[in-house]
Amino acid sequence: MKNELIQKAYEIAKERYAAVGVDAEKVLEDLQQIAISIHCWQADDVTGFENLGNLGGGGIQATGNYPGKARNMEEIRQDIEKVLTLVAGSHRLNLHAIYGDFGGEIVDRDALEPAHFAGWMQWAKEKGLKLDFNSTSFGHPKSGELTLANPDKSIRAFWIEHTKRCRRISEAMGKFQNDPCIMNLWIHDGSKDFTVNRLKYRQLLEQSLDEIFAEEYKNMKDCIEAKLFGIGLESYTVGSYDFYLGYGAKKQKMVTLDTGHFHLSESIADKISSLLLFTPEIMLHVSRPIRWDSDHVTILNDDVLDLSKEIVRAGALDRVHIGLDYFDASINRLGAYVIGIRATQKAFLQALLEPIGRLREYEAGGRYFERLALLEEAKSLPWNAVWDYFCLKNNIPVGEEYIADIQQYEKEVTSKR
Ligand code: RNT
Ligand code: ZN
Repeated sequence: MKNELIQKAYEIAKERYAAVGVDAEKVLEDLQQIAISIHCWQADDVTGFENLGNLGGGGIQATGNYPGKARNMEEIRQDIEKVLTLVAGSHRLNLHAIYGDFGGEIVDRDALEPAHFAGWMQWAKEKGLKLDFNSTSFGHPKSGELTLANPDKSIRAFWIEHTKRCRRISEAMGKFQNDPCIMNLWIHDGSKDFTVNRLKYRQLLEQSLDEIFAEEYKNMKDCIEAKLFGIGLESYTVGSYDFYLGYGAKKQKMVTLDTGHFHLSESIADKISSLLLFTPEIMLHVSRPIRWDSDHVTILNDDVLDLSKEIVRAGALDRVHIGLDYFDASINRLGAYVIGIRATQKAFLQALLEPIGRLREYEAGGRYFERLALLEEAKSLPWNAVWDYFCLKNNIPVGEEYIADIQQYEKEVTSKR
């Protein structure tokens, strides 16, 4: 009966959308194709398997102490597998370099090999996931305040070597999965207090990047992630947005937009249409900043909706890669994944359901009252009926049903860790 109701509600919604010129069936097909790159690091609070001890630092911080965090690769995989049963669609897994299969050995970052990720590649293939990758410059004795922008040549060389190896690993992943692996480069380099040599460090970073990117690959794509500031590095960030935007435009590299990495009142959505003109593609880290880059769980809020709408309006779903980036250690970690993935999909669903044809006609005709009125009315069109049907069709829990699944998993699995 319940399923019949969902079906019925969808049929009504479909007609309602047809009346404003939107084909809900087509929207469902499009939504099904949207892959989300799920960040592995929510599972274990950005810990990884390095056996170097907890070094912290790097300007980021997971706060909270909720029990049951994944302690090893098997547990992360088990948790991700569970998450995948609660979300629809085919997705990607975004790995950091510290999540290699090191077999209990200490493998330093300048010694990473594709072989350390062969197990992940195999596992991902079995689970129908594609992999993305990240170099890891934080949480290491050589991290300090500066890595790729370090004036000390030997430290810089260490991180250049690490990042080059990460690109090689990404290439191997992309080749293995027959789909480009997207490698994100984010470094925390910056300074706590006044910096009088800003240009010098940026020059060093530019040189390091040139060296890192010298080798051309076919099966991986690079993206570079800027940031406003990191904890303990509040006064100066070498890899600022201006820096990476300039570098990306000049060298045709993707720029990663992390929604937590800007001034809080800055619109990330408005950056999409400019980046699309000057950089090849865009990578997103959809997050939720609270007062600062706090990496709270992504939810369905206006920021995420605006961002999704701008991407859809620009017809850029094939040029924008959607990834998540948050690490909340204060609530059930799997639940955090499911909330964020579902929220992002809901945002894209609403974006796809926008009566854009009619809105554009109004705009072109200078009919601004009509444009605003339809934008307002569109907010309360029955997108949720389409969402429920999407879940039903994909055989995953509808609405809040997944809460019970998470609770069950917590009882049976994570609470025993
Ligand atoms: C940090 C950046 C970066 C990290 C991950 C772990 O502020 O957002 O993307 O969150 O690399
Ligand atoms: Zn990020």
